[in-house]
Amino acid sequence: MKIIHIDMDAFYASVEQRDDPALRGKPVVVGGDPRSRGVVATCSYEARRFGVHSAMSCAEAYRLCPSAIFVRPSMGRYVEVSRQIRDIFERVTDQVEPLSLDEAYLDVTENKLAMPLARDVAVWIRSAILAETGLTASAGVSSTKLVAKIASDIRKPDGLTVIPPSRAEAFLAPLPVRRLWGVGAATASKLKRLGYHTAADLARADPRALERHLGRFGPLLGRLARGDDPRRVTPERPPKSRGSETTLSVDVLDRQVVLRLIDDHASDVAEDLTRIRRAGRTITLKIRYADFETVTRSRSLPAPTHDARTISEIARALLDSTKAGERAVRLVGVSVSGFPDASLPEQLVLDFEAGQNRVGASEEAEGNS
Ligand code: DCP
Ligand code: MG
Repeated sequence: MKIIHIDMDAFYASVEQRDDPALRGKPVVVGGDPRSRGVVATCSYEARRFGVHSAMSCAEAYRLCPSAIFVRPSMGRYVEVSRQIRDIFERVTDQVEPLSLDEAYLDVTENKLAMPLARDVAVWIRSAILAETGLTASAGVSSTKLVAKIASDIRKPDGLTVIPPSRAEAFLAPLPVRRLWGVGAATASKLKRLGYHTAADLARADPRALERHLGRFGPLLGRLARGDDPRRVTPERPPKSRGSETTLSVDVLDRQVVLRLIDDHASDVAEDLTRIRRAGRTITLKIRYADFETVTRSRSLPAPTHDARTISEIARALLDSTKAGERAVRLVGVSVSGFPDASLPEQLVLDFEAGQNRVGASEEAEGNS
């Protein structure tokens, strides 16, 4: 397989610098107000030299770099660029898996450019992005998702890194375990306690020992560390379901916390369904225990729903058929599937419009009284 991971450089900040020449070559922080409790979304490479980075408070960013120019995000322009790069990817292959607005995997084993070398495809994509958006992207090329993604990061900004399959394991070897897919802060500190610091430590570990410590994820992690990543690039398809989930930063035993997360996810899903004008009959609760064992529990309704209360009531009831509360939980997800047949979309649209009109009408009545 030939996989390319593309990631735009300092994405929001680069768009801001492109659109305002006064910001070019300067430390730019995109995020909230430095005097309030805003957080840094991203910053230009000029600001990174001062130690500013994503997710730190804007107050901290200001302390590190008082000369920085603070800019509010304008999502509309970022979404527009995201569509442009998506369009470029689709001229290369239909095997495109976007990870966020500025990042995607492409499987270019077969490609519409008929280029045999993935490196050449990556060169083509980077220059098309620059020509059409005026922005730079970094690319990683390899035979697996894991290596391609890490590779795209090492010569940022405006970098291209190719790791042939024969070099994948050696490339990963010195990296801290945290860089491997699926290893969050909690797993990383557990691995550290067990004496596994780098990918090389995991690569040479006995898979049975890893299974003892991490459950089913253990042996997979050993494979990943050897550069053997079974994950395929999975392109987006018309939605068959809608879901929302969180991986917790600490494993949770408290059932009340899980119930609250279920409510949050139910409202997210309901909001999402309303936006895409869909409703589904099947509600699924997904729970991943601390050892990575994952269970799903589903129930189907007589009629499709997009109602937050209904979704959360059913998902809460489904929690009773899991071991949450007895076993620690690291991921909670709620999804809705079983959308009515796409050959009957009109009825659904009518149902939604009826619902929305009702809301609109009552708001208007209140406004007039
Ligand atoms: N983003 C955000 N909050 C975060 C991280 C990122 O809002 N905690 C937004 C802003 C980024 C965009 O997502 O511009 C893309 O995220 P990346 O992690 O790819 O970061 P950048 O593209 O900004 O920088 P890099 O050059 O490191 O990819
Ligand atoms: Mg980026």
